Amino acid sequence: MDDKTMNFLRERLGDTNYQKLIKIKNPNLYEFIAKYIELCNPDRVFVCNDSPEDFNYIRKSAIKNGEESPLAIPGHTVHFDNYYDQARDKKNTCILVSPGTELGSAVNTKDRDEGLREIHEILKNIMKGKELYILFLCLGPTGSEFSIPCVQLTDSSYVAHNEILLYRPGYDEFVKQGVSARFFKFVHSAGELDERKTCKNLDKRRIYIDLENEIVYSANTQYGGNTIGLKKLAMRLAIKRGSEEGWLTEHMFILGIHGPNNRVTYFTGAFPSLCGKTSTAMLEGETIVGDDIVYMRKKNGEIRAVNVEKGMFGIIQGINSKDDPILWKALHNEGEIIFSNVLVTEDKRVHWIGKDGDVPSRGYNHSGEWFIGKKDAEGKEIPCSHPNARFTLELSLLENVDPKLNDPEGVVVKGIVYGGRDSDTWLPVEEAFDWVHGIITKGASLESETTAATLGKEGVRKFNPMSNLDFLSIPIGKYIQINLDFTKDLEKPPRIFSVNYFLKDEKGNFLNEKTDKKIWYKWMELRVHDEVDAIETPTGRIPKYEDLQRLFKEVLNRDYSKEDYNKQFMIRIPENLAKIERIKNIYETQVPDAPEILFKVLEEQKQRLLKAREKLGDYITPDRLR
Ligand code: SPV
Ligand code: MN
Repeated sequence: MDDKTMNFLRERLGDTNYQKLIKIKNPNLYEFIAKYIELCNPDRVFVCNDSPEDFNYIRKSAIKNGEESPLAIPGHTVHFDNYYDQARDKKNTCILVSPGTELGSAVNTKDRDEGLREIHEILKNIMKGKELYILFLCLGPTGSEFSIPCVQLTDSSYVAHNEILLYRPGYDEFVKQGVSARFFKFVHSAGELDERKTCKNLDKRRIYIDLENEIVYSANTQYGGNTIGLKKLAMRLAIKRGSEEGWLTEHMFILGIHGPNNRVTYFTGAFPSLCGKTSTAMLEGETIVGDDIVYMRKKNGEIRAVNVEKGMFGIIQGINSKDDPILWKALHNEGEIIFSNVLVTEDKRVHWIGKDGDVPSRGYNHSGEWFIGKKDAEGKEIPCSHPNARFTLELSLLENVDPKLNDPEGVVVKGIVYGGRDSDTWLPVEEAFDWVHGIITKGASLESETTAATLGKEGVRKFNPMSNLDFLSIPIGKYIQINLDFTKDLEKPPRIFSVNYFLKDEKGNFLNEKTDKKIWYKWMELRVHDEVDAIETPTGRIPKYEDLQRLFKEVLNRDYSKEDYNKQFMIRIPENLAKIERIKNIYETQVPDAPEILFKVLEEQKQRLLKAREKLGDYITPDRLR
């Protein structure tokens, strides 16, 4: 490394931080850090070496800087994002592409040179007056084939605090790997802050992803999904890298289902936001490995998966003592938790939409001083908490954490589940005929209906292949092809299932209770071990009544009626045919590189549905399929 860079770093970091940095022998790292210190121009720089003192420094800074405030319960803090900075900003999140690279119309892109110029202009002197935190972290467990070392530069102590809770420490990994480290890089600045310590310049909010250099830039935002580098920003880099190296990055939980004789069988599951992914990962009686992002690799004829994270950035809306006993307990006990965009009362306690008890009449929230009936500038009534209000905690705080959370080998995946918000088509649970059928008719055909939590009309179906659409950095067709090919050389690939927790009857009533999902997972667990039979339908394989009846009794001590079964598992031919047409149309018009086999498999499904209709009519209860 040239003397100039090292002298510059020594001068800007001061001796203690400089010594921490140079324990890592990596000139590319020095160059990267020097470049962004020079550009962003912070007053001070802190290098975190993952010691307890350094972690403490970050926690304390978040409070000292006013980005977080302490709450009544020890270890709990609260943070607020700007009223208009409450969710992922899809519009201003772009993959930077060089001329000639086509990612298709569903992926937001921007000319690379232009984007880099713009973001570097925005970042110029953006940290003046502030402290820059440099963190070394690891995606996936440390010391593993899955590990990806990462360096995060941020001037937000709140972002830094989230990262040390959500990701494994990576400083030692960097020291160990030295010059050979192939690391992801993240540069974040919250930009100018207002008196509430929330972002001021939202018009200059940008999240730009440079795949070529594996750098993500994020500016003028604080909301976690836009700023926590290792979360959704790293996903885009990992999807690209994995596509070149033969492994997958998926928007999935990992859940250990406890079967007969203490057997634990691992499932991963993909659901779009607000469709029950975290609540499934938290199923009572089972154990959680992760609730948001996984890497999957093939090893010795099996698929292995790791949780990329070690913490949870969960939605708090709707969490109550009855449905979420474990989270409820964790959220009310001492321990390190960051709440964001909830209501805080005078006595420093928090409230949120759907929490047990009455909504306090006033308090402080993402809109500032709040009272029941308060309206925003658009005349919309402001709820006590934002629907996307969140909490950050380490999974180790939860009593249902799976012992394999940090296993460098990951867990063996026996089943993959796809689910969305679907009022009238998919069955509560169904197994695909095989891998290709599952990837195409379940994963690649995933749709979800919009909810009141997002702007616009409710109940509009949104296409979201593998629930990964927002994070794709390669063309959709290529992504699906990679998924199709992933298990090609495996004798026994994981089984693929779909679930639907949101099925309604013709009057609009939900056909299932919240706890029913527990039974579907117990059934899937038995299926992957070939311990229960199934009934073949035109769209896959469904449980037999007797097996569900037994499981409902054993697990929930409930009587499950044949009538309920027939209603829930009735094949709806017109709805299924309409879905095939919708999906086919999307792939024909929006996915120029859609694999040919996708159309073939959809057509075969259509023919099976038509044949069944001829014989049995539009709506077929399963007892007529035997
Ligand atoms: C999601 O929206 O899928 C999340 C939260 O997991 S975010 O960090 O915003 O992506
Ligand atoms: Mn997510």
